[in-house]
Amino acid sequence: MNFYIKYNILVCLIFLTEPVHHVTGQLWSYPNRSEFQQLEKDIEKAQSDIVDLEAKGIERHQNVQNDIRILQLRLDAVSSIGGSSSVPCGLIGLAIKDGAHYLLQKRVNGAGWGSRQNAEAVMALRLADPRRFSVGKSLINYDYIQGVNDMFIELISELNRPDFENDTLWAHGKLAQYMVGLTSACKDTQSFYGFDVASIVRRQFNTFKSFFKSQKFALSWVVLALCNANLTEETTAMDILSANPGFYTFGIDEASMIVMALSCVDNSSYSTAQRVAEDSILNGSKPDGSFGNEYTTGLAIQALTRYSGSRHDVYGIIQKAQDWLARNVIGKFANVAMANQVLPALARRSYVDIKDLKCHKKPNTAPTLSASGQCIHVKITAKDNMINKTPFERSWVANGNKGDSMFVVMQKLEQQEPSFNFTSITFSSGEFIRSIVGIATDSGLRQYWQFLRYPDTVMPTGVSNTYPNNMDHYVFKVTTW
Ligand code: B12
Repeated sequence: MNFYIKYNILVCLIFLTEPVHHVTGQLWSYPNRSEFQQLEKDIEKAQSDIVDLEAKGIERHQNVQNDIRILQLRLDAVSSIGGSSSVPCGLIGLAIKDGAHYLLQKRVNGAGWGSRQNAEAVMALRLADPRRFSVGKSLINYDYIQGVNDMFIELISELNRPDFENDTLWAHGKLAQYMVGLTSACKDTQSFYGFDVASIVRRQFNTFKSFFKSQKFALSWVVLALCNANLTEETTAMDILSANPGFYTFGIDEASMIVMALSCVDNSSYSTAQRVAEDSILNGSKPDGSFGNEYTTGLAIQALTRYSGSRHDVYGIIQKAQDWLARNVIGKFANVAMANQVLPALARRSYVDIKDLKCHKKPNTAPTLSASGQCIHVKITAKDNMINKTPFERSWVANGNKGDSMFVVMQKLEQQEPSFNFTSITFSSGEFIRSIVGIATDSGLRQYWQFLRYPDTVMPTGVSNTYPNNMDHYVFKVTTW
């Protein structure tokens, strides 16, 4: 569609700066001033094209229009200082928002998204924005939490049916998918209102082994269910999944699920099968960037975020596919399954990332409505030449909101980026940073993580009392006093 093509350039520029989980290390570059002027022109043009959209009566154009207004505000803020944006401030961010709107509007109180659809909706919403699971802090999160509730109620009532365990509608991978949904909603799958869901899934796998041998798409859900819940894998399931690499009854869709399942378990015995499946996905890349339809492209992108091979062009392939996907789904989310396969891909996550989602946050750390809503991007570098045997240096870009303290920005980064984590100790003067990415300072050796504004200005305030601006760069460096 005309309108989306015009956004294409804008998004390409924006996503130059977005780091990919598991695929690349650091990618950090700013579009220059003239590129930003181009962005501004694109926005203007896109606005005039809204009229076309309305004339054509595109479904949910109202939402899209509203989102574009928000996008424009954000881009205005970014371009005024010449910096750059990243997810969710671009066409892909817009597509994520549209998909989330679609799901939240489709939910019916008490019934959720309908029979056997609740887990897909819940996990899609959480993977699209992991911060959604911050209880009671925003209206959108409130709707999501109601959806989680609907999923629980549906499942409790199903589990209580006497014939449930052998009902193939559930036993052929659906309960396993629900187990992933439960884990994504921070629920213990071994103790779910008196049911050990994980054990039921294992029994179903054993009862229906011959079905799973011929349907590895469904079997992948069994493996993902156990793995995301941090439970021991079923060796037979892994052996079936990794058998006959290169032969996929259901094509790229199946190969993608197999990659996710094998990479989740992360056992070198299965790395060849994973690599063959990855190559098969990459061979299916089409000139327009897609891998087939929206479902297939969504799953392929998710799988490629787990890429384990040595090709250097995978980052670009993911970007191109995401761009195609965003343009093809905005205003056109068709059902829960599509949202489930597409939303994680747009957010550059996969079903495997569910195991790393944070569940038990300290109080008062959730994003609040009081934040002005303006996106800020803060670069954080950690350096250590003392504790680690080899010198360590790594940078991340955190997405926060204007008004967030540095501490809150770091907590948000922890939720956004699996490779970043930190611990702190609470004092009357605020939070004292104790460790970053597992590198913990020893106060007995007079070590501490010094907090600096890039390049070398020692900060007069700690992380709780520092309020970053957009594009600020802070450095943490292990030092002795
Ligand atoms: C396996 C599979 C099948 C198998 C299911 C056999 C089985 N017992 O497992 C078979 C070969 C029967 C099949 C048939 C079709 N499939 Co099919 N199928 C899949 C696949 C690869 C995996 C589904 C799965 O196992 N999910 C995991 C389990 C746990 O979830 P589930 O909800 O229980 O899955 C069930 C439903 O997906 C259902 N199902 C399968 N295909 C379709 C298609 C439609 C339109 C519907 C409503 C349901 C449905 O069967 C699954 C197993 O019970 C998906 C790929 C994907 N990306 O989702 C495509 C997929 C769902 N199929 C698709 C299509 C197009 C079809 C067909 C319409 C193809 C055709 N033209 O004949 C037919 C359905 C025709 C009909 N009778 O209505 C599309 C649906 C796109 C859409 N919604 O428009 C998908 C997404 C593939 C794709 N990338 O395009 N399919």
